Amino acid sequence: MKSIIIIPTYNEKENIERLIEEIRKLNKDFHVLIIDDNSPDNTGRIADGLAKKYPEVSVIHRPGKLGLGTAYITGFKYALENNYDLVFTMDADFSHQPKYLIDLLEEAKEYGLVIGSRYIKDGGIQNWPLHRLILSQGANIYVRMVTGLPIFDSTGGFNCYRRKVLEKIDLDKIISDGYAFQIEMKYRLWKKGFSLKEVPVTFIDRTHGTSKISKRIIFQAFFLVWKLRLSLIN
Ligand SMILES: Nc1nc2c(ncn2[C@@H]2O[C@H](COP(=O)(O)OP(=O)(O)O)[C@@H](O)[C@H]2O)c(=O)[nH]1
Ligand SMILES: [Mg+2]
Repeated sequence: MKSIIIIPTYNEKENIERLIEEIRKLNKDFHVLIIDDNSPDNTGRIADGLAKKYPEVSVIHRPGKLGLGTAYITGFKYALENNYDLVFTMDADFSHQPKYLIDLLEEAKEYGLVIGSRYIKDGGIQNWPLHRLILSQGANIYVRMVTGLPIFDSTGGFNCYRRKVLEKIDLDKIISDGYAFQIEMKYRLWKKGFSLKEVPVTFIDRTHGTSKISKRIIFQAFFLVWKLRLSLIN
C-alpha cells in the first residue's frame, strides 16, 4: 500500500530535517508531503532541500499562513490525485513521535481511520503545562458529551486515513481549522459509518519552536461541536 505523511509546517526550522531523517529510519517506504505556509524562518527552503535530496519528499508552498485545516485539505487532495492508499497526518514538532507511525500503519489495514490517542490506556501526554492539559482533556469530554462521538481523543492530529474514506468526504465542505478540523473530520466519518480505531500514543510537548495555537482556534472548536450536534452543517 502506498503511504504518504502530510506534515504542515509553520516556523519549524529546528525540527523538520530531523523529523524527515527519523521517518526515513523507519524503513517503511513512507512518502512525505510538507505543506509550508511561507514560514518566516525559512522552513520552506529547508523543505526544498530535503525534497531535492530525497525523492520520497515533496513540498507544497502556500503564500502565507492559511491555517492548519486548509493545509490538510490541500494534502488530502494531493494524496488522492497521486493515488496514495493511506494518508497520515502528523505535526512537525516531534510531539507526534515517528515510532507510532508503525502502529497506525498496522491498524490501517483494518480501519478506515486510525487515531493516535492520548486518552486511552497506555496513551498519554508529557510536559504540557497544567492549563493545556485541562483544556485538552475538558475539550475531549465536552466533544463526546455534546456530539456522542465515541472517541476519547477527538482533537489530536496524529491520524491515518484510508483513501476510500477520504474519497467519500466532500473535502470542500470542511471549513474548520485546528482542533475543530480534527473533530469535524472524525465526526463526519463516524456519521458515514466508517470504522474508527484509537491506538495509544504518548504526546510530548515540543522542545523547539513555539505553538501556533490561538484563542480563535479554541473558540472555533467550542462552537463547532454544537453546529455538529444541531446539524447546522452537513
Ligand atoms: N502550513 C501550516 N502549518 C501550521 C499552521 N499552524 C500550525 N502549523 C503546523 O501544525 C503543526 C501543529 O502546530 P502546533 O503549533 O505545534 O500546535 P500544538 O501542538 O497544538 O501547539 C506544526 O507542525 C505546525 O508547524 C499553519 O497555519 N499552516
Ligand atoms: Mg505542537
